[in-house]
Amino acid sequence: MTNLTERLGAQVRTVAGRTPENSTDYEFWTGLSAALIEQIADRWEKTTQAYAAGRQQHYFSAEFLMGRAMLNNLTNLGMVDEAKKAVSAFGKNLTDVLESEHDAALGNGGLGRLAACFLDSCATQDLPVTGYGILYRYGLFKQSFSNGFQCEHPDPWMEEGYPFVIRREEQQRIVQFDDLTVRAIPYDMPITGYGTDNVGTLRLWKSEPMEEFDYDAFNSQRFTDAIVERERVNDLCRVLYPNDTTYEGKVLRVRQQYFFVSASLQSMVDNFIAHHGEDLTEFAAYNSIQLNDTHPVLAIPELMRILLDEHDLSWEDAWNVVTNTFAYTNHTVLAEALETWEYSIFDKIFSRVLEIIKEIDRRFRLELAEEGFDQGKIDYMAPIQSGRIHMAWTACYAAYSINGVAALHTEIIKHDTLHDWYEIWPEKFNNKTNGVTPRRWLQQCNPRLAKLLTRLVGSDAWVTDLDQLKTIESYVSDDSVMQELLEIKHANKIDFAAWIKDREGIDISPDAIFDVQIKRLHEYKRQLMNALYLLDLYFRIKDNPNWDLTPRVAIFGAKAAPGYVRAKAIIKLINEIARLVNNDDEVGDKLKVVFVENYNVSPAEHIIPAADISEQISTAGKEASGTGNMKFMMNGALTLGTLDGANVEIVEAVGHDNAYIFGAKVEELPALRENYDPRYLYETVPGLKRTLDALTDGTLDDGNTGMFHDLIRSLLESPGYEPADLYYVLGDFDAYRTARDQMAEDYRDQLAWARMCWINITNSGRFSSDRTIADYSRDVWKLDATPIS
Ligand code: OX2
Repeated sequence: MTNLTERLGAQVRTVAGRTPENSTDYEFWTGLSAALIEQIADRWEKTTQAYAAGRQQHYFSAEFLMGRAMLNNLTNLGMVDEAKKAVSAFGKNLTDVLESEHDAALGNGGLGRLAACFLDSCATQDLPVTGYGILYRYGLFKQSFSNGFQCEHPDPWMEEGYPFVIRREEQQRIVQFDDLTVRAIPYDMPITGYGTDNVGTLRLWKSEPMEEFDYDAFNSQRFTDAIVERERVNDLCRVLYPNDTTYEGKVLRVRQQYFFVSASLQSMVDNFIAHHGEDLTEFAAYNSIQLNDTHPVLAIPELMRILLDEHDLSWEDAWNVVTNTFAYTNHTVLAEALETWEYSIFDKIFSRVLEIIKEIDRRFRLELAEEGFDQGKIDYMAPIQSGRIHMAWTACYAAYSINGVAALHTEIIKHDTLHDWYEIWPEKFNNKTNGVTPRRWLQQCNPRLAKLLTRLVGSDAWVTDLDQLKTIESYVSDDSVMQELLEIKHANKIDFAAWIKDREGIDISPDAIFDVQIKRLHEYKRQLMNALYLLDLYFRIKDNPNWDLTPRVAIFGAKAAPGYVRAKAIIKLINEIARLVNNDDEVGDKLKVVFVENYNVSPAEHIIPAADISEQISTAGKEASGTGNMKFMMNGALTLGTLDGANVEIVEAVGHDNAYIFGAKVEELPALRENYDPRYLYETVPGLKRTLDALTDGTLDDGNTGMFHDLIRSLLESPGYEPADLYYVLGDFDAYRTARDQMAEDYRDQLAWARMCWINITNSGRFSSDRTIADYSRDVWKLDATPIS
């Protein structure tokens, strides 16, 4: 192949239709992407063919939060320096070109980003794994603030062209609804791995009308009908539902789910027949499917339908295939996230699938009755109950594996949420603690730290084997290395301060503590508790203007679901606090509050390497795992957190001396709740009353919406159907304040602080998604690596 500079020049000319010298950064990005595809095309095909012939794993997910692709691909292919040279040969700068890429935001938060990290690890480990999802035309909405209120805007992320997905016209399938027939066109995204020739695939389906023009309709003057029909089909994949951990019973959403699982299963079955013949009873020997939460659970009855109706298997044979194919991951215990669909919706849009679910339900009831279970229990556990179809229950019955995403979470599903299933089928249950890819979340986003780690380890082996970092833990007592670590963090903070200045127009000092909470906005994540702390801190500074406190910058990033009124109120509140604090000269640099607009994957890559404190403060038992907590740890930020989700395992890895843990534990909460009186805390915990009063006494302004009153009410009053302060914000407030104050004190001893950071970095090995994927692959998927060279 000719050198990259020449190829890039040619690609840019093709894309831009003018000389590279006069082309934009974005045209360079497009040209470079095309050059990359050219580079990997042959290996990609070879990998696809190799995987197609053996045992494969298929990851079904309604969300893949991929973020940007270019830097990741360049790094994986070892082409960063070459790309820098090629780009600068035309007077451009690679950083600008990379920054012009749109994020592929085809996910809401942790669940979608986990899927993206998993694909990266599978590719890196040469594992025959393919991701399947939906090519949403609009990713997660873009967020802006108007007078502190969240506004949502569409994100047409690929409208200007996106070379990293390839349309595979010839592999289209037909998906049939009772009231609509659509074509499903696969768009394949190559997934490069680090230091391997293998290239995996993410297959995203797009819906298109059966025929470009329905001539009959046009000619018979039903022009508008024809257009409406076309738009109905295009609507299917138009938008990602913006709810994280809540379920919305919209017909379009269930159509999306059925659409992508049906198309994916069809292509899997066709591939099986092409390689292994017509005997589909062997299907599970070659295929297994991981269901990423309940969103793809319709794949269970759909595979039954395909096997029964299209391949004439008996019910028993088909059920045998199905129960050996599916594995189910649960990602949350929040009741509002458990999907149940109204029977009548299924009846209207896929009545045959409903028929199959009814038969699954009938056999389930029979099976349990024969084993002597009482009717109450059977009714509770059955796939269909009171006119609704229960997706999690269906998954638990049909899947051969059920896993939670952190040790504590798996215990909770075994003994609480899915307790009845665990009693009957304990062997199905297993834990797979989440992980994050150290390529994107350390090597690429924090090159300074990566360089230090490579030097001390003696090679970059840690990039694919993060446990290697453990071997350099002992540098903790080498003051010069600790000094270097501090300098790296400081340099990252200077970069971040410049980025924030450019983006939000706020000046922050790199000498302040950067205290960060970035994640979706949800009451259980308790951004409100963080906000109340800041307000209280503000009043304490006003009480004592000469207070010699360590300067702080509180950084937030969070999107609220557009319909989640209370979450939006919390955003407005934080923005109000920022307005109050940042404009008070008496406060000055002592405290700044920054809310990063439109938080997404790429902002996270700027924020995390600069963070000192990682806020992981959910109500115990509510955050299934968290993955941000792991990214911060890897980059040398200390956790300020509750014993929830994977925080528990982080503390286990680093020891209690190297993390700041506070608050009620899961097992303590029920007893604490019994006599819980938030109003008493409001009256008696020092500082709490004036802090809460500030929401409604004119100190802060909610624009006459009443939303701040509602926040106070949610903390102090019970609406009847749930207790007051459901998320125990006031209960944990004092312990939180003590821990956070202590951190700020401890930060003064920089060397001691650096040592704690180092212990976190060097013990982050088990939070690599490479470890998680090795666990899935060995215990659940039974896969062998399939290197192509
Ligand atoms: C999230 C969980 O809330 C989070 O704790 C976890 O780390 C992540 O999934 C990946 O496992 N939607 N998002 C989640 O669960 C659901 C449902």
